[in-house]
Amino acid sequence: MKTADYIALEERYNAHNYLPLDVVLTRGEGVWVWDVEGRRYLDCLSAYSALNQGHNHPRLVAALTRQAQRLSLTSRAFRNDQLPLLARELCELLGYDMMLPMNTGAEAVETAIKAARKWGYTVKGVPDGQAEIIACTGNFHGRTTTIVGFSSEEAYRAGFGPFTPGFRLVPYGDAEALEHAITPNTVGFLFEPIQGEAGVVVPPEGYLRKVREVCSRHRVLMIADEIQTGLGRTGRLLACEHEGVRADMVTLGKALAGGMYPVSAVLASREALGLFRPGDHGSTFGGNPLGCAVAREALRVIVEEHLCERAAELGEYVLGRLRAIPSPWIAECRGKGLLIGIQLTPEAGGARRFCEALKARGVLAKETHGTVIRLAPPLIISRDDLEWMIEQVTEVLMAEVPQPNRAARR
Ligand code: IF1
Repeated sequence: MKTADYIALEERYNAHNYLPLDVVLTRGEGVWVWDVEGRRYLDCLSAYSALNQGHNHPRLVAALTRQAQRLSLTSRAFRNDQLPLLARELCELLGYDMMLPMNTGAEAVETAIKAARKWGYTVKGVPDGQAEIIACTGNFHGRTTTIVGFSSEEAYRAGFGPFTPGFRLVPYGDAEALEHAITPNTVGFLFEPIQGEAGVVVPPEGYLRKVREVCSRHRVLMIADEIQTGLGRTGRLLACEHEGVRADMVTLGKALAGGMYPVSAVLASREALGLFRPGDHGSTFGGNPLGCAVAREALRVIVEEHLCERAAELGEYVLGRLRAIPSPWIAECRGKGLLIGIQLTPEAGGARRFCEALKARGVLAKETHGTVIRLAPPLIISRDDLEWMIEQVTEVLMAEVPQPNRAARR
């Protein structure tokens, strides 16, 4: 079968909830992927930062294969020999008392919401059913109806109501607005240290420190969603570390099992996560031995291959090079580590066709919010491959690209 055949099948039998680039991938290795026609591409999305360790990292394939031949799933009705070890290793690595394992990022965020509410009623003394959680405009925390209910993106909400009450939004990057929105019933502030979906929006320097101070002063749980920014992507194990800030609660996912298996988790103090009682919460696959075994190895790869340091050093270099491209289409290059966004000018006519042009040159990148080209290659990328990526991005942004799409001007 050829690319067109696969696309026709997918269009016929699969819901159209995405508009993917028309490339049909069949193999991955490190930073490279191949399509069904044998063409090779540099993966600059890393499955939205789930592949920080790269495609099919040999150590992760080995861990998956080894565990799959032993024990894949027990449910939490019984115990297994991988979850306790992941729990200890993850908590010690990131400096938290406890963790609760889930599978997808959205499930981790939903778990954090439940944990914050339970802490509010049990510890803070908020009247039952009155808990409020503050989030930010431009947020992206997953696709469940509760989570999209507090999205500021109409496209994510339209047609999916009614929504869960108890959430308020404040502008991202504004700690004063956060303080003004806090009431005696506020139990948590949920935020991304860098907003990914919003277009790689980096908050003003000092924002996380101010949030930490405001949340401490008002006894509000500071809940960092590090599902995309965590585990080395921005150059540190947790993006909050860039400001020396420790959140009360952290959600992790994506690269936690190196893109090899869905593993997510909530990390927090005993005061917060210790409130869960048997039967409060759960998941069939949460804490399964297969995912835990892969996650343990994925964390070792991040530490032993110095992926944080690589992301910090290479990211700074790339950002400097991108900012020097004299293209009329570039409004701003933003990011931290290897989470980078190129914000295009309104005249550029949208980011999609630059991503199409990059695809033609063997680079896979995805637009976000229509006008931002997101660049997030696996953190194992070599300097040479990064140079090649910069070359392709430069040529695409400097080429006489087709006339801007008139519709974009309206
Ligand atoms: C899609 C975005 C990225 C996330 C943060 C929780 C989740 C995500 C900060 C939920 C997931 C993914 C989901 C995917 C596209 C992608 C995405 F563009 F949607 F926002 F990465 F920026 N918190 N983000 O980024 O984790 O349940 O998906 O495991 O839904 O289109 P999940």
